Amino acid sequence: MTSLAPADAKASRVQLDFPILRKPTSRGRRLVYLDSAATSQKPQAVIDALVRYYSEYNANIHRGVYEIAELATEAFEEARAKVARFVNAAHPAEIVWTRNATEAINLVSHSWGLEHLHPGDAIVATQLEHHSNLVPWQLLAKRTGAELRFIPVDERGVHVLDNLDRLLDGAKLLALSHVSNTLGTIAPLERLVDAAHRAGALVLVDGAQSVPHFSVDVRALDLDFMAVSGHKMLGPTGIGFLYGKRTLLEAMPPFLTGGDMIRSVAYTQTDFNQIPWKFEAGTSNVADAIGLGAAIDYLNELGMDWVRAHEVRLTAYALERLVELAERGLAVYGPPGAEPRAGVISFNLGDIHAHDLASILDTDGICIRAGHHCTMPLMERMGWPATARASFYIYNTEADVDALIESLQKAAKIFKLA
Ligand code: 7TS
Repeated sequence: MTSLAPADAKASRVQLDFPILRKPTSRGRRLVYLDSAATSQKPQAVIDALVRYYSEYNANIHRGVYEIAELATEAFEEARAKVARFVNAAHPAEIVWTRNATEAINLVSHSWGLEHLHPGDAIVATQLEHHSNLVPWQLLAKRTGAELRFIPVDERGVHVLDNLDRLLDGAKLLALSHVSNTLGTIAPLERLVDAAHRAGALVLVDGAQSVPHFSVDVRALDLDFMAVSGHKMLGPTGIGFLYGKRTLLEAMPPFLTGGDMIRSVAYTQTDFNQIPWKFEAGTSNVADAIGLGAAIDYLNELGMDWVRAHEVRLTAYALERLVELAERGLAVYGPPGAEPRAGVISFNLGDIHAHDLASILDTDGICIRAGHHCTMPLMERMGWPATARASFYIYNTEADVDALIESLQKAAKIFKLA
């Protein structure tokens, strides 16, 4: 038996906490899950937290005076506090629960954007954005007469900052992804936030692909807003959050309206609740917020420094092994090297369509994503009709990368590439 490197040994132990990874595929293969950028798998601890809530203290929150309602309210608000500590927000009130990152971005575009943008103003994004951090700004620009501009990226998908100050001139908002879900590019946030603030613009960071993978400190980075999805960080689907600076959230009108977000209501007039509840109309997703709290406990236990170090190591190993397929026409995209870069690798193998490649890999129990990854403008900018994408997380090991390489070799043979 070969001995595993220590980091890999830890990841192998982590694997055991994920029931789905212990279950063979319908073809009797070990599941090799390389699509965590789409959604992560869930550890038993998160599943248990959901089961416990539903089987032991399921009740609506912020209204019941009986014991289980108080337990549910406490657990729900404690989960919010865990999120606040995880991203180093100054106060839990700065964390608003949403369904996902997409909803968090839409909240800002409606509540903040419609109030603050006027003809002649600019919104600045980058060429890397996921549709979730693009379409809301397109609509906002149309509605308000503001202009939408883009920080370009080079052929590797790395930000080009030569004209940054000019691009930010007149900007009210810089809205950008921290990590590209297609290429793994990590945005140089310190420099970008500094330039945006100097230009008088607020900064919204789409943290969907960063917060699950390394420590993000909203105060150290001086972010104004950040949008995150729980399901990409071991949590359940249907829960995410918006971080917003207190003063900004307090000044913003509500997004959705109804129960729970009010202080008092008369037939023709309503006083709204304080933040964060002002933005949480209707019965909240109590179970999944508590589940996300359990996911954060799990990540804290592992240590985000280990999470990052493990992914850098695995990405370096994958990039090194993918070179073996170069002679068969494998093209790897994105920033060169494993640092600075997230654990996301997009590629194409010869002229095999990415979807065909993903289907072949699926027969070996390997899950990758293929297509445009909800970044159609980026694909057009790069001239790629589609890419295949492998993305890593805490439960992946070198054995998963080896399985990927072996299956790609097989695909190359099937398609008679070189
Ligand atoms: N922003 C980024 C950078 C993303 O990668 C995604 C989802 C979103 C926003 C939207 O997240 P949601 O939870 O609100 O849907 N990215 C992907 C992906 O790469 N493959 O599937 C979903």
